[in-house]
Amino acid sequence: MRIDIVTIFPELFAPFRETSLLGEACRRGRVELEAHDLREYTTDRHRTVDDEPYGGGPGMVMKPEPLVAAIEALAGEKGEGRRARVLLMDPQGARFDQRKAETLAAQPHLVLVCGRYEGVDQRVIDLAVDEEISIGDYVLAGGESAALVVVEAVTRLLPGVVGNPESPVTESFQPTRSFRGGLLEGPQYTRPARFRDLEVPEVLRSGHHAEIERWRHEQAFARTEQRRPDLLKGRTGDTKP
Ligand code: JFH
Repeated sequence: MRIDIVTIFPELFAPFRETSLLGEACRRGRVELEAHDLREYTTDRHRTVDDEPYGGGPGMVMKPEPLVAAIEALAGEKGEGRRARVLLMDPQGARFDQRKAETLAAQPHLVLVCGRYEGVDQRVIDLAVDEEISIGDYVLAGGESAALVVVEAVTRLLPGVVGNPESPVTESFQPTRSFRGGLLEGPQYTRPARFRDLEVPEVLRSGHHAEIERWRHEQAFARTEQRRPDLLKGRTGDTKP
């Protein structure tokens, strides 16, 4: 998969390209990740990327010419024959979730557009963006950290990235729900068995696999009910443990 990022801060992406799972995927050629400096697509002496909002108001808006030039150079023109799916990071966008990550992981080429200031001129969206996405209901200073979230969630699903089979992304190994069985995970433990007077639950050390499975489901259900009751809405067949 190829991912191009349009940003005024391309240097923010460097350590993520080199570190951990994503770094390994880049080195092994499973992911081609490149951050492009929006200012390279300006044509004026001052390399201007923003301007005052029409109609007044606080802050600045990203002007359309450099953004559309960058997107078209990287993704092709919108419509037939476009080479990539273009996503704008945007607090007004549709919520990004695990299902969306799975859909995007099936694409060969993504272009992620990061705004700054108060956002981008609407004509960028009208002319050159396929989809606006939000990682959550809070206001960031710009789209870069949101783009990193999308890159991380998508690339960890790719075949051949550490831990995944070589076969393409399919429902068979990627559940559509966000979490195992659609519930939050219960607590996890590793050694030592006793730490500062806190013991690992006996059942986990018992070796009784069926009992362990049942205990884990009870824990997962109780935690989900308490913290994320929204995940239980519309479920059938769950029994309160
Ligand atoms: C981004 C920013 C909008 C104006 C509340 C009322 C008025 C500041 C580009 C994504 C998520 C983002 C995100 C993505 C791209 C940009 C900052 C936007 C306003 C705010 C002010 C600029 C923010 N999930 N959160 N934030 N900004 N709004």
